[in-house]
Amino acid sequence: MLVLPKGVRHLPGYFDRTQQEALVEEIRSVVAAAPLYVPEMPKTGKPMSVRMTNCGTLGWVTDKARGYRYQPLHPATGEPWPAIPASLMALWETVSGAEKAPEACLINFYGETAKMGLHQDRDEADLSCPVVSVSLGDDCLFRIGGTERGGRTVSLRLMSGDVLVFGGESRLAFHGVDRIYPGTSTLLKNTGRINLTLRRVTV
Ligand code: MD3
Ligand code: FE
Repeated sequence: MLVLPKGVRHLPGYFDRTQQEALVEEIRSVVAAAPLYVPEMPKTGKPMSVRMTNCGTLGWVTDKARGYRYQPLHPATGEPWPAIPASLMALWETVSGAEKAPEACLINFYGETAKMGLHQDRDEADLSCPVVSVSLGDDCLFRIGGTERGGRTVSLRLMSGDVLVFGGESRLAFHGVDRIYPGTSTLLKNTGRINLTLRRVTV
C-alpha cells in the first residue's frame, strides 16, 4: 500500500479530458506572451533540463547571477507575467483551503529526458498556504520524502489531469521528478509533460 507523507493529497483525474484541453489552450496563450526560458542554477549557471515560464503577479525565476527568486517581470521580455487563468484560480479556491489568493503559477515544461532533482520549495515568505500542482501530458515518476534530506521517500506515477496538494507538514517536504514516460498521453501535440504549480508567495 502506498502511504503518502502527512499533508499530501493526491486527486487523480481531477480534470477530465475536456478540461485538460482547455487548460492546455490557456497555457499556450500564456506562453505566447511569456515565452519559456531555460532556468540556470545559482552560482554555477548550469542549465536546468526543464523549461519554465509563469503567470500571476509574481513568477519564480533563477539564473546564474541572481539565483532563485520571485519577480513581477519576465526575465527576457521585461513584461509583467500574464494573469493566472480563472480555471486555476477556481482550483485553488476548491482545494487549497487557503485564506489568501495564489500569486504565482510556475509553468514547467518537461521534454522526454527532463527531470528535476530532489529539493524543497522555500523561496516563499508565506509557508502556511499549501502548494497546489497540476500535471498535464505524459506521465511522470514523482518522488516525495520528508523534511530532511536523505530520509525515506515514496514514488508515485502522476498522470495528466492529476492534482496534488501539499499542505501542513508536507509543505517543506523534499520532492522531485525522476523521469518522464514519453508517449503515454495524447494531450499535447508532441511528447512531454507540463506541470503547473500554484503558490502564495507573500505574507
Ligand atoms: C511538495 N515541480 O516547480 S510539482 C517545482 O512536477 C516542482 O514540475 C515538480 O517541484 C514538477 O518546484 C513537482 C509538485 C510539487 C510542487 C511543490 C511542492 C510538490 C511539492 C512543495 C512542497 C512539497
Ligand atoms: Fe518543487
